[in-house]
Amino acid sequence: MTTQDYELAGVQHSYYSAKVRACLQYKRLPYQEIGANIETLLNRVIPATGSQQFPVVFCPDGTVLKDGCDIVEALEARHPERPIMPENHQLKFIATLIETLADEFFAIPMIYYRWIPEDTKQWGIGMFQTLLGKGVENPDMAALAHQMGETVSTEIRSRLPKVGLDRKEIQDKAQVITKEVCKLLDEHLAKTPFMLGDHPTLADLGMMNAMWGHLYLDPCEPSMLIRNNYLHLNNWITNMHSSAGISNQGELYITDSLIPLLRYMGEAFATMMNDILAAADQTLPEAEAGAEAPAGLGRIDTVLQDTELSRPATTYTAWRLQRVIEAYQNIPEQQQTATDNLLTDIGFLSVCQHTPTWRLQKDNFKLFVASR
Ligand SMILES: N[C@@H](CCC(=O)N[C@@H](CS)C(=O)NCC(=O)O)C(=O)O
Repeated sequence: MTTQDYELAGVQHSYYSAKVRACLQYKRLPYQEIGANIETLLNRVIPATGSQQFPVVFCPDGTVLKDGCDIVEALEARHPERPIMPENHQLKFIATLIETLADEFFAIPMIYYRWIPEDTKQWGIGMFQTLLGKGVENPDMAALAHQMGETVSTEIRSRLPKVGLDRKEIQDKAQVITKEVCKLLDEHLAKTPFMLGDHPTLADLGMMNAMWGHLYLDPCEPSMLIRNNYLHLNNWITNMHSSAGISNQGELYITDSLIPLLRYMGEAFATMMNDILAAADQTLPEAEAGAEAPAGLGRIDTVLQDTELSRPATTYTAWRLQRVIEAYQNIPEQQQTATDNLLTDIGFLSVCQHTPTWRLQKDNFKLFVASR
């Protein structure tokens, strides 16, 4: 390895690694993907970040980056060439909204396909065992990786009832939403090369998380649907995966074909977003300013599209929504009316116009309650 390489601790089958990989690719940064086997997690990721969560990026200068959205922001600041952030504040805000929808909301329905149908569930357990043990030579560690594969899958599956995925109506809804998003994305990408115009932006990186590690790579129904029926989407996914080869020329813009996709996402997730913000308004002002924020905000009674759902709300998601609101607040006055008309149409106006009674900030990978 050359000392200039970035190192990405992540795996192809992980949801959140795809955005970071596509960013390194698009920016043409030299990097090595070092996987996330048990040894990498124990010897590199946990000592550097305090948690086994990945993706994590080890920079050539020794800096450690964690959390996909922060990693992409840091890479953009370090390497402004081939930018992924639109200069235009309205587009920057739409890109942040799309990234947040993909990471925090679309992740709920799409997870159905890996862990609910029996065949993909068994495949998922084997995949975890394989990747945790990949390249591990010490037999004790290899045995531990095998055991951990089972434990991690059990742990993930135990979280599914928390988002209602043990209920038939939510399972049905999850499938409908996932397939409709794929269809609307395909229709959009038939008209426009990338999410926001002629070249990739953060919106494409964000959507890549939603499409790659689970839906495209898992042997699941949407994977075949994309390959057989949604060839524009298929083409975009495979190009984004090797995005070093994509041109950075051309304009950024919003086309009419993006609207049905955003409107559908609004129908599916905007109420849940508002309910999470309301839970944060209830809980976070009670927390001491400067203290580490509580991880949970309690249960919310909400909906997934039109299906009732009771689920825990997390402070992390509230922080992601704070980022969206702040991107909205940065839109200059001359773009405000057009943006508000768009947001009314796609259903996110009340989310964006929400004025939080709290502010969160990240420091050393942790969220703190800031003084207002
Ligand atoms: N907000 C994080 C989420 C990362 C995440 O959940 N990663 C998964 C793998 S794709 C993970 O490490 N899960 C294990 C865990 O949460 O303990 C990001 O966007 O990077």
